[in-house]
Amino acid sequence: MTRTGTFTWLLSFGLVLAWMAGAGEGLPAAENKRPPNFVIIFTDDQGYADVGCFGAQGFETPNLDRMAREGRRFTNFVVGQAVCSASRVALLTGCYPQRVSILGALGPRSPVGINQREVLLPELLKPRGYATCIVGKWHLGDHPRFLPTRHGFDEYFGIPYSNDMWPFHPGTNVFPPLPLLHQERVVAVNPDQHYLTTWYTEYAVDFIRRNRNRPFFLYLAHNMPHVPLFVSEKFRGKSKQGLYGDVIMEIDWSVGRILDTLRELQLDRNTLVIFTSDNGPWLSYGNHAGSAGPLREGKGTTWEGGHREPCIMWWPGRVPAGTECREFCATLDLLPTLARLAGASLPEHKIDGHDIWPLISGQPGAKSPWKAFYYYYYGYELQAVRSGRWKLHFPHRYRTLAGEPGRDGLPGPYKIVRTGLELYDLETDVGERHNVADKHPEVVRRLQALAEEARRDLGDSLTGRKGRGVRPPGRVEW
Ligand SMILES: [Ca+2]
Repeated sequence: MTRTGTFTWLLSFGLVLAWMAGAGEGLPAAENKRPPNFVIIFTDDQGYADVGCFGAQGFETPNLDRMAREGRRFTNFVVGQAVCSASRVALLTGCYPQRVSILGALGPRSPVGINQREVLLPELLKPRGYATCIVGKWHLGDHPRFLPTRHGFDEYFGIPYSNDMWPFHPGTNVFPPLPLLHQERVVAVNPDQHYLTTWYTEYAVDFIRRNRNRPFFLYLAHNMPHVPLFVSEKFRGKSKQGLYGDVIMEIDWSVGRILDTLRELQLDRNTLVIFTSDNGPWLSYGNHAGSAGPLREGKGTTWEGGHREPCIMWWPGRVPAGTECREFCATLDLLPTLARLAGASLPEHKIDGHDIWPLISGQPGAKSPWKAFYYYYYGYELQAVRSGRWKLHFPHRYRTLAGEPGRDGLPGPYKIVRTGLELYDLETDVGERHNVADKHPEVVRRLQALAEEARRDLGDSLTGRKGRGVRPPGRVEW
């Protein structure tokens, strides 16, 4: 679809939007005080250091930096697993990906997707009167039964999986044409990705405007900066760093548009906005990948560069401005935290996240609620466990660059290497460089005991264990 064609299409459903806005006004207000709005901005493969106030070099992110000055930076915030689908399911279910059996990155026509018995964040919020919308990347299954419109989202506009799963992939020709969906309808095939960030932003702003008079949950899941990188002419050539920097600057513009819209509509004092990313940088893409700064490795590993993300939360008057949270917390915590803020009930089944409102609101002395956090990769390999300042890696394989990375959209090669049983003190060694297992045998024993709990509950293919607390994914035949 051409740019003009897509804009024509965008205009053509303006009438539908106007009708929907009118329909929304007739809905009953929440019984009590109106619960807060939530906006989660979730980027794809953005590294820990790819935001100005997290140490970006060669490009600026003035809107994210302002968001941090007016809100709170989280410097010890991780995702559920360092790869797309698994990370997204952890965010939306509050569970480890292993518990809900959504692992890795699902391909087009995946026979597996989100189980209808799982309860996603928008499904929790809807009984409290929320309008719910996802704009951008879904990646929990592209069969109609798995689409967001069947799992609690009133509206969907975006791509159902990764933006490189299309016929123009640089390394494989297995992918079918890439669909852009509105609700469950394909509105473009192999869309011009130069405009994805712009289209998503305009849709998101429109959703906010249409739902200004009721509580809403907006999940803005940008496809960028996942390769292949695309940027509109608004930001092409704007950064000193190159195309990757241009792409982040456009995402930053998008964040500014969202926050400006909330201010203009005087919703800023009733809206919690959270910005973070789904996993660390895809390092084999070289100058088309981001940076994890001081952290080791990137996407697709259990090192901190894969799991730890830049995170900013913003809610003027409720989240203390210009502050930093160094306590450990995770995307899994957002579902229980937002549910509590909305007065919504939690799912009846087990979830893994915790209410972290004391950390978000900056309550004095608030501590991380996590006794232990488990780092899995390659499906069910329990590769590391974290407790407080300590992180213990179990012997496992991981990928690392084999020489020079790729350039300009082509990936370079990885090689597979091994690590032994290694203990790191993340307070003094965030880069996981100095193995101190020999100096702290009691810590190693304590973390090994914690890992046993995870093996019983979630399984561990490294030790041949099946977890008792694992629930099945959804399955379909195409
Ligand atoms: Ca990703």
